Amino acid sequence: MSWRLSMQCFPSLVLALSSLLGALALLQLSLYLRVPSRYGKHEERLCRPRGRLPARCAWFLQELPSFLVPALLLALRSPPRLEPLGCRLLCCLFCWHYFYRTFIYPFFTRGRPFPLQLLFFGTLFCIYNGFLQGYYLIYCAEYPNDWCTDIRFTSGLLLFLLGMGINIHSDLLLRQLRKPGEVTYKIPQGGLFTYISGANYFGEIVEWFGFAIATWSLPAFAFAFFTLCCIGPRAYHHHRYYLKTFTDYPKSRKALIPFVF
Ligand code: NDX
Repeated sequence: MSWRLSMQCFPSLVLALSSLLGALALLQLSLYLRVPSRYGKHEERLCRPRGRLPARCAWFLQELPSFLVPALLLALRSPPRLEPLGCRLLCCLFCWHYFYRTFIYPFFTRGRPFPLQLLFFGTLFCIYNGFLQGYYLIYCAEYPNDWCTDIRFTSGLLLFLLGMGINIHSDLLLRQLRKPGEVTYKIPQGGLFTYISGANYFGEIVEWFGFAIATWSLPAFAFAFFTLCCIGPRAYHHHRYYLKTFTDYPKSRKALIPFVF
């Protein structure tokens, strides 16, 4: 019995799922522009916490499908996709980020427990997006054999790596603000936090726009747009929280874009 998947590319399915992702991005923006999404530092201010799961467990479960779904699609495709190199490389980049987010980030986090309700929606989102990005790259994307030397691939890859570096470094700086077991908030210092309150979010946004340029695909641009609409407003709410909470918060620090916003 073969465990390999024989699926075909349905361009209309890719178009429909990418459009829905774009619509979810706008919904996300309209819901969370005024009121921040209710986890982390914005949870207790806004509501009485109900069911919650330890942060480690919650982030692992929530992010796992973003790694597993495209990795399985890539591994089980029948016949295996060996050409062009660009497709496999791009799919591996996506999985690489989510390997970090699923298997490394959760095990070091010192975050507060995560609300079950958001965990449920977050997991659904990760299944959806993992399927869309993986399905497109493995079954639909067509790249010339020299895509790896195309300016879109190389510049996108550089942005992706730069963004991922900023994101991981900023995650680390935030983690180091707390001793194990602590749940208080402090003023983030160092790295891009010198210029912006949402350094981790800035890195993640740069990363996914880099990925979108490298893949030059509708699903990846839709996801980069979703990321911007999801964590852009959150960076703004974090910034306002810091200004309200810490009287000595650096006044020159911006919310998301160094020196601009
Ligand atoms: N998970 C992405 N929408 C999301 C979870 C929520 O990866 O239904 C989007 C993701 C989901 C969301 C996900 C999708 C949309 C959902 C939403 C819930 C509702 C929404 C499903 C999937 C929805 C509709 C209706 C449209 C469908 O105690 P603590 O936890 O605050 O501690 C924090 C600590 N920290 C500090 N410690 C000391 N002093 C300070 N001053 C501190 N400030 C923070 O650092 C945490 O332990 C840690 C990081 O905190 P924070 O708040 O800065 O980052 P966080 O938001 O937790 O994100 C963590 C990382 C970060 O690198 C970020 O870039 C990445 O994950 N991320 C996060 C969210 C989404 C995303 C990436 C993306 O879209 N690409």
